[in-house]
Amino acid sequence: MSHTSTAFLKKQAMEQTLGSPKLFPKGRRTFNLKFNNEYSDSIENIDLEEDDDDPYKKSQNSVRRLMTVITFVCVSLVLLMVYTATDLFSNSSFGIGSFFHSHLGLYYPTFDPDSTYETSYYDLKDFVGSPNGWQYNERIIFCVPLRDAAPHLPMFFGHMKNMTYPHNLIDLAFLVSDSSDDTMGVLVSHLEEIQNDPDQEFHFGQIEIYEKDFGQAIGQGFSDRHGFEAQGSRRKLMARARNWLSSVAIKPYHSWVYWRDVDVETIPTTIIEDLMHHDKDVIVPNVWRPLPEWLGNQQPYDLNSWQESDGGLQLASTLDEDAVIVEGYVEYATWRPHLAYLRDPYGDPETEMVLDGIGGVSILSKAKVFKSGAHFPAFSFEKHAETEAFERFLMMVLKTLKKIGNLKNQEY
Ligand SMILES: Nc1nc2c(ncn2[C@@H]2O[C@H](COP(=O)(O)OP(=O)(O)OP(=O)(O)O)[C@@H](O)[C@H]2O)c(=O)[nH]1
Ligand SMILES: [Mg+2]
Repeated sequence: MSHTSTAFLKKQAMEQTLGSPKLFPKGRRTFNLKFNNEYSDSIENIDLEEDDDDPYKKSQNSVRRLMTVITFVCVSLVLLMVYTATDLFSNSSFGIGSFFHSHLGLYYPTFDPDSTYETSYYDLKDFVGSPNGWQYNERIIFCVPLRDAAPHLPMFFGHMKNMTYPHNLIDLAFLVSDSSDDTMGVLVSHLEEIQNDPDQEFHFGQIEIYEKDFGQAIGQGFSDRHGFEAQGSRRKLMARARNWLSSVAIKPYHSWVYWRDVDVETIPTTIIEDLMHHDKDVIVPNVWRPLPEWLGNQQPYDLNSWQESDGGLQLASTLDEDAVIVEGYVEYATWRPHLAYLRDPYGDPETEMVLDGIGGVSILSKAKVFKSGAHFPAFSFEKHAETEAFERFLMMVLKTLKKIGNLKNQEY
């Protein structure tokens, strides 16, 4: 047997034992194997490169070349995938990048940015609200319900003009309903005036005015709207109006929502920053009315901000399911502590009090509260409605969200 044919047979024997040939690093290579066949004595330490004309060696070289090409193509593909998965291409229509992101838990849109459709992309984590939002360009939407408000609007815009929160970060949304005066005309003329002010610092951001009647039959006169009988239906209807407004006004890019009644006479120009820096999901200030000295200097005004009491719970348990408890009426004695009565003119204005019901005069809330589904109950919720039921309703929403999404330690 020649040397060549012996080597060929030895390789055949190896193939039978090892299966198909495998790739090895280039250069001299040897097998150190033991076989239990007729060649077992002679096949240790075989030099596979000893014969260049060997057909087995030729086929192995072709396989090696093919594998090199395949490896090169694979490496290039992986590099391309990594490249397109970076933020640089997050808005591109590269399918591979968006595939990566969606499989890593982040959604990135795959739309074509050059398309004629207007499409926007927001990551809601960027709009959760921080205690000093004015330093981070956080946008706030003012939601202002209006009814027969023409006489109050000059005063309202006087306050608006003096607001210290950067005006360009404030968007305004008004809902005009069931008005018999020229609320709309007066509103528009004030907005035109302020937005055309030569000083650009006075200009607000986006402004939306909605007009929608809800069929409020109770008059806007003081005695009409404060009669005991009127309270339940008035509050429920106000809640519908507020919910309608918040559902159209709050945009993904808003971090904060501020509810403001039009008829507030005096208010600090720094009210937004004053409330915001407390970093609460929902916060209201103490609302009181200044009075002449001979009348005691002040009147505790907003009784809708209160803490629950045993008396309140006891009363609620005796009422029909549609009933709406309201504060400040002898018919409903709750004996609750009211924020307004706890005001100390010489006390620390930073003092906080946990409330179960709030008034709607001036509410600052993180926008995520509304984005999560909270709203003002326009029905009797635990015997309360509108702003006074808001806190409890919010608690229920959060509890439900936690149950659904296991949101412990996460942002909602
Ligand atoms: N869109 C809309 N706004 C309303 C309606 N009723 C009242 N408003 C507005 O809601 C805010 C609060 O209303 P007010 O009438 O002041 O009610 P209130 O603060 O409970 O009553 P007061 O304590 O007497 O001021 C004001 O800005 C009103 O113009 C309504 O039916 N629809
Ligand atoms: Mg009012």
